Amino acid sequence: TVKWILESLLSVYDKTNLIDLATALSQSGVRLLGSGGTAKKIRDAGLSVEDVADITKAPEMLGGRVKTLHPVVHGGILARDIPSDQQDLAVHSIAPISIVVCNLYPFTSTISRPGCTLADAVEEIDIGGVTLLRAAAKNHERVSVLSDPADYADFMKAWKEGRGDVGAALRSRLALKAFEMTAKYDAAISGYFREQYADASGGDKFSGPVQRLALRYGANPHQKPAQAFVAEGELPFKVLFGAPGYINLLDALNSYALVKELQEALDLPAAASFKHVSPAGAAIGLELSDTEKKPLTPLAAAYSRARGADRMSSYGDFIALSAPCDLATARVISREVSDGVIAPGYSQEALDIWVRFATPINMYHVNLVPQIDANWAPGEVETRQVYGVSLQQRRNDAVINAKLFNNIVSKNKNLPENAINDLIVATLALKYTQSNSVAYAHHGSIIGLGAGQQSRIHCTRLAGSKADNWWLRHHPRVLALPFKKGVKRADKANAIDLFVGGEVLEGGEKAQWESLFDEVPAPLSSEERADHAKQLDGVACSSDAFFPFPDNVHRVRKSGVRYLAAPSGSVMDEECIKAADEHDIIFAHTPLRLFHH
Ligand code: 93A
Repeated sequence: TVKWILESLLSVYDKTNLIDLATALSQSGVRLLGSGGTAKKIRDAGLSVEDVADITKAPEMLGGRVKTLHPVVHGGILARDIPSDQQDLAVHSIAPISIVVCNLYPFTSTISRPGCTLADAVEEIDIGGVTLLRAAAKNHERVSVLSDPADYADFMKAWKEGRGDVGAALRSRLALKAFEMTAKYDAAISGYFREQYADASGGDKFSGPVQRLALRYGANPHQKPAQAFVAEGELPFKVLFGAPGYINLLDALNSYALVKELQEALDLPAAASFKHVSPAGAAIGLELSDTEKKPLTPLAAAYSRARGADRMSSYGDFIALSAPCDLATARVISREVSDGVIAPGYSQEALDIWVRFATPINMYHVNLVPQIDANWAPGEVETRQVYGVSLQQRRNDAVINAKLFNNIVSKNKNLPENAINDLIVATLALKYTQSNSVAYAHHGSIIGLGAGQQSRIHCTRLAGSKADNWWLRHHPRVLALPFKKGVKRADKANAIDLFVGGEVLEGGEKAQWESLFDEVPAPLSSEERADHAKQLDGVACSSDAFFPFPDNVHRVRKSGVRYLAAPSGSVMDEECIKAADEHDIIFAHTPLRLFHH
């Protein structure tokens, strides 16, 4: 049988603390075995050390590319304390190794050196060292692996205290550290080669699918470099025009997920208008009403509605379409100012419209068109880093459908199908809205959405005031405002917002506003406002978490809400239900909280 003499293998690039460790090991009777440079350094310090090449009977070769890759080394590390492994060692005269000390070629610092060539990078890819670390970590039941010079002193202390046995707990911790180290090392290598071989810098017209896309910058211009990538396969979208930014992609991916689910839930084309990673509007392609004018394709109607939910916020939006973009939709889009469109495809006529508009002369039109693979299935687990800490969760794959609103807790239980559809639209929008959030929907479209507020009632009020604003924009006097010919759409939207907002204007701002009209319109009186507000009814409203107080329920009714959905769980649930009953609101408790960050 094999005698388990204590043998250590040392092969380190970073030779910090090496001599202290080698001295301590040697004094404890551990035999030292070293790769070329490591053995030399130990020997120069006056310690006795064997060369790996001497025991493998194979010299280092290929300029150092093969140093420790040999069955004598790896057999010695990987052998278990079982008879068959011991027999194999004996047959091949291999001595078991109990301690592996190794750190790797500095790949990361090499590639960050200015002027580093591909050949330089390739030479820094450590093979033998990674194999040593992995083999030793794999066999940590018996072998200790030291991958960090900072751990040598503690290791020797444990070694002495345990008289040569550092214990399973320390060996496990050291093994985990080695596994993390090789994983990080490999990530650096694949990251480097992704940049070399899988890059699309953006800006190329009609570039094919790529694995990685360099972005102009991150959330802000000083956050460079920035990139989007997948570790496997290709990105699920290709960029047809322009160079997307980091926030563009946050908007594109969230908004497409929303419209895709809307279409799946309601079997109609859907569109969304995103700003700062929350929807300003979202809608399904129901026919437009008379006041909304013009017969359109269902997709164009959906975007028209989504854009009309909150015109002010949608200026410069990112658009998502659930179905391939047709000419009618492209026309609607090209009238507006938008940052980009994501869709599962584009008709040639639609693309032609953008080719015409996406020129430097007309920069204010859509300049970014990623085409997404409609069959893309995102992974189940999502990970991100905040302040250096990785956070991981299961993706929010909860399905939003009619069943979610089965538990009606109000006295009135009459929830018609169109109201269920509106609740689905509102709830799905919340699934992709920065929390806290509350959404109001009507006739298949968001009409008011309060996003990113720290208080529930502030969301409810914000969304409610947006819904009120939306409704006032449908006042006959607003629809007939006597704008001068040639006033731009965006200027009209601003002027209308000021008109319905009822703000008192003065000086230059007043003069500028008045200059847009053939005849200056009288402000809406409080009676006109109140009369009009009374006519809004049948609105659906959903909340991404429970209502903590009944004030929310009272507030939603003021904006015409008749159908309400929120998760249960508040100590005030009963009070909220009472408030709903007071207003004859149909209130469904859902089992689903939908925070999104
Ligand atoms: O080129 S390698 O991947 N081939 C090997 O077989 C090998 N074995 C150990 N590099 C290899 N190493 C690495 O050499 C170690 O990870 C360590 O970083 C370095 C130590 O070399 P030396 O002892 O010659 O200074």
